[in-house]
Amino acid sequence: MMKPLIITCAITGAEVDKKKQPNLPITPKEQAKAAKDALKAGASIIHLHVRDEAGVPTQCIERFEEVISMIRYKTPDALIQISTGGAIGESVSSRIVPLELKPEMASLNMGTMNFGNDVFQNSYPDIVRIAKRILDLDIVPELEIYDAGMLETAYKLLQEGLISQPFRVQFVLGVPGGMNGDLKNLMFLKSRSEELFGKDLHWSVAGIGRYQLPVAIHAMLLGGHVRVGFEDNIYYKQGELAKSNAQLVERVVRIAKEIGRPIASAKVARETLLSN
Ligand code: KMH
Ligand code: ZN
Repeated sequence: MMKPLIITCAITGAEVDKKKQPNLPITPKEQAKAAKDALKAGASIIHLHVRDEAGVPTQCIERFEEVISMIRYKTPDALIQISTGGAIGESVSSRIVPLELKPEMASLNMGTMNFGNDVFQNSYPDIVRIAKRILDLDIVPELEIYDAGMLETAYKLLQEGLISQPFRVQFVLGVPGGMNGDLKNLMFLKSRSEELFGKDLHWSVAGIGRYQLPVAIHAMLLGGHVRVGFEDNIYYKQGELAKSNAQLVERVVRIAKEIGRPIASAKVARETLLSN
């Protein structure tokens, strides 16, 4: 049997707004409902960014606490993965703050890059600072890889003892400034990461925009896991906005079932990702 598919839903993000996607969940209530519906559809991890009262992205710990407790109230099993990437331009000092809530997982971005017309800053000393806090708090990091060289940075962190098992790798493909979602890019990243981290590595893909579906399908066939959601893609298909995050999860679940990938429950995802 093919291994159970762990689906992450990135419900909100920091670079999308309601003008572009009217169904984007931004209030705690909307986010809790979106998470519940995504879990019901088959997701087990919620990648979380939060917004303030004005709908502006924030790394405010009280806001994260409020949203996480509302999500847990509705869906106690959900794995919460907080963002330490935040919004473009956010300082590292504020990006690390919500780690103090000790969620199960946190994102850890592996380098500086052009991000559309902006620059997403992640110097090596900054990465080390975030990695150390994640390690000290016993949180499982997800290493965000937007480009091939970032895998070498991840390996350096491992060699220096700044990350340790369990961790997983997420290939984020299709950001303008990073690698796109062509199959040959995914194949290279998969094989290079297995050379560096071994065949048992847990890896997942997040295809941006029009890459979301093809990259997800390739990953499912190759034994990887999948992230979908409005943070990465607001469309169901070209020219048609998605109705909800859950709708994007439901499509992946349907395809997974057709190709023989069972869907991991939140319990299975916990056992798989949180233990050595
Ligand atoms: N908002 C993006 C610039 C993460 O969550 O760690 C970065 C991001 C990555 O969303
Ligand atoms: Zn994010």
